[in-house]
Amino acid sequence: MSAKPEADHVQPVRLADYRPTDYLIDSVHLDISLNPIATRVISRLSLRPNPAGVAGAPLVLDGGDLKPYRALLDNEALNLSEVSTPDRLTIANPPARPFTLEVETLLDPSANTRLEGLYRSGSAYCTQCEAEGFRRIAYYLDRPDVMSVFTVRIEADEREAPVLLSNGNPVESGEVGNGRHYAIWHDPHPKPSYLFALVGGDLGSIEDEFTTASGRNVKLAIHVEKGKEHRAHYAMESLIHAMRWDEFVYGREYDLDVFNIVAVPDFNMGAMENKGLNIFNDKYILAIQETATDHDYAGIETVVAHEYFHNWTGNRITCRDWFQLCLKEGLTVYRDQEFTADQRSRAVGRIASVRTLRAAQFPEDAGPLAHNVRPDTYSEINNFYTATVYEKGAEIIRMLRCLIGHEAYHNGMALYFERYDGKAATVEDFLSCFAESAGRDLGQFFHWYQQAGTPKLTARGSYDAETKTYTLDLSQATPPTPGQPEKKPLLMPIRLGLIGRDGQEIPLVQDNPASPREAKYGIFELADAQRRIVFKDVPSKPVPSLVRRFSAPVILDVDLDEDDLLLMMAHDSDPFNRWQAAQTLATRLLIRSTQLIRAGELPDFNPAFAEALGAAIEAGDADPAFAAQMAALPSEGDIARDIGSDVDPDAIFLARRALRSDIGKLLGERLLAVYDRLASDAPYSPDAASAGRRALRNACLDLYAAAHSSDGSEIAMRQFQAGANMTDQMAALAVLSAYATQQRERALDSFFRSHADEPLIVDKWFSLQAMIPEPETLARVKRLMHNHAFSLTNPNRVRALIGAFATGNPTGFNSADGAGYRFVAETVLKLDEVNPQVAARLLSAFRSWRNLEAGRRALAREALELVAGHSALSPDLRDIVARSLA
Ligand code: B3K
Ligand code: ZN
Repeated sequence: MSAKPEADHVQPVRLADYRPTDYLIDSVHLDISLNPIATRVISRLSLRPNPAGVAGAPLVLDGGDLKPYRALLDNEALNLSEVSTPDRLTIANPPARPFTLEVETLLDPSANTRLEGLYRSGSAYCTQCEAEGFRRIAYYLDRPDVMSVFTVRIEADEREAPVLLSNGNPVESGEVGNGRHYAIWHDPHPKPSYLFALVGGDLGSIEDEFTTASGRNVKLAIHVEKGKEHRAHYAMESLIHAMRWDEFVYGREYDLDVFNIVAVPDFNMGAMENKGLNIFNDKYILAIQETATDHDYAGIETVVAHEYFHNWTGNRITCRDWFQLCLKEGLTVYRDQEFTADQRSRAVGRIASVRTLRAAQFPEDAGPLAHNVRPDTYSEINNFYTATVYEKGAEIIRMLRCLIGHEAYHNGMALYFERYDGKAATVEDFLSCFAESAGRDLGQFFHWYQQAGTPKLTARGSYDAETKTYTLDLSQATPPTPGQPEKKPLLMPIRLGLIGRDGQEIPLVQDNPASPREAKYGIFELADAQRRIVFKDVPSKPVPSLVRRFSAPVILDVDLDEDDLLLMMAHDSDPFNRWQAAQTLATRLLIRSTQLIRAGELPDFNPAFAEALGAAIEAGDADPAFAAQMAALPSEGDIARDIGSDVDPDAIFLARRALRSDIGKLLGERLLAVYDRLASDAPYSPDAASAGRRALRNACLDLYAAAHSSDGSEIAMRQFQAGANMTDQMAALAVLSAYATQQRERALDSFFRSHADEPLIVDKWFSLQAMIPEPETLARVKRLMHNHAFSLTNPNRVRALIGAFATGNPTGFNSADGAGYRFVAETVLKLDEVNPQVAARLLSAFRSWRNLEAGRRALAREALELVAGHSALSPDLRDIVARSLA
């Protein structure tokens, strides 16, 4: 159990206080003898004074709840009670020359429910060390700028753990008698401790091979629970595609003889990029058509690639300190987004990334948890693995590339790899490579890393028919965020075009273009608070299409009327902005209806918008995945975010339901015609084209059912019973779950009975029910917590049931009586004793509480205060609740 009373006294860490360590660790030998409750760890560190550190300084190693048994300095025994506590080992006067430190500790992996350090998942042993988990295995300088060469000997019971893995290459293995065996691994690449990993277990595996561009042979293996090997093939294909892509696009080759992936059922996040031994949440490895949806397949492709790409962006070049987390995460997300765009549809990929950014990062940036992409301070680093660091971090790289162009971007990356390979770098180091490759100062661009909050970009256009000029006035402002009242203007690329009334693109002609990229690519730079751009030879009043491809992560305010937006929906040459125009129109309509409903009036409708949507859906054969995106209205969360204050989630829900029903009514049989036309007898394939077709078909059914519940439910029931694949089954079940009928309960029961032994499918069943927008749902969720398939110790189960309720059921979580808030707060407190990281993450569901209408705001505050008032919170949870209430 992990809750720590001293949590209140955790001192924040500050970037400004960074200094190099006083000692370096050249090599580490770990000897780990696995046992379920008494694993023995002997660590032998070769240390020496750091020339960049303070001479004669004490050596202070980090520990985390460790039980040391023996410590030797250059083979001389140390008095443990003098030098060690569970959280620290201090040598007051270490030698001023190289020396060795050997420490023996005993761990209980079975009791480790926080899933940090060495723990058990099922019968296997595995580790998670990022960010500060290694100190729960051995005393160490547990910070990323200490890079060392690791050699690891693992010993275990041969029957319990026939498979023994660690980082690097296998060196030797054999018997030791008594039914035990061992394996030795050596990783030639110096690495920080957070990339250490170990796995032992009775696992099944699939194998393959990869020959790198320079002819090195690499043995690939994916290890999974026995009996699930056949579900790992898609992940293997994805890995091979990712390896090829990184060679082709970035010139990066893999650098060891083996690459191992292990999938475990208990994991705090998606996956972990440990050198040569990536460990995954099994949700991001296991897939066959009977168990996984198209969405799951896409997730596997992305996450497998993401972790692989870390080998260069994160592992070979790591972070100097945890403030630089975006250096590896933002960059690697950008790389995985581009990989996905190349494997699938670029426009759909971009829309999906922007949806995620807006749903996860914009609310963070607008609330009490807002922070810089590179924070200045933190109390608990695990709480900074956020959408801001990851997704906004990726947007910054995308903007950088847009500003300096493809060539300078890739030259800058090549410089970065050349200069910082094998080092621990900073964001400044990274940007200096691009300043050099592009030959320009990027000082102002750096503000993106140092300033929280989403900038608002305002655009106003005016047309002069006489001179045939069009004047565009742009201005930017970033609202204050906690601790940052004043904001500087940011340097942002704005990709734009002008559309004529006939739907044709108007050439961009200016007297004095600021750069050749403006006319050539339509990429304009906004660096100041304001900028005026005057276009000549514009034949008639144009419609400005701004921030194409979402070239900068801003909130755009532009004075387009309904006709302009309909024109963009139909004709914009940028598919992203065709989609954006539909979203903007729908959002306006939904906000208006929300206001009307709150005033006791009927919601509004716009048949022209519904017709335009119908046209996009019917034209969907060319790119069904794109059409499916068009058909998906802004979520309740999107609308709440755009309303911004005095939010009433019930009114938003009603407005959205009414709009969906009106669209379904107006388009009626036309939706069914598309649904029928897209039916297919072909065997299931998870490829992007087939997935897109299923997505559009299911979107049609969903909209149709919104207006024709009994007819729609019948079609959904037939689709559910046909059970062709998990994608179509889940889509059908989602339609059925919207209506409180016997039929729904029967379908849910039969789904559970068919899949009760498949935790990843049961998770879908939990989530679907947790998201039913009915007052009874909270009771249902509480009941489901007693289902034998549920467990607070498995993060996937917690996220599937409690997480889905807190973040995927706005009317349930925000019920006007506060019961949803209380339930989540109480569950978080229970969870904190088991797994603080997952508990802290769950509490961030409250991040937008200040935007709620007064009644709910007071109730949400009460729930947060209930958490804050608890006596023994983990540092993780303490940090989130304190910042949420501040
Ligand atoms: N680097 C890990 C995340 C570690 C989270 C630690 N709390 C996975 C990833 O981003 O690839
Ligand atoms: Zn990552």
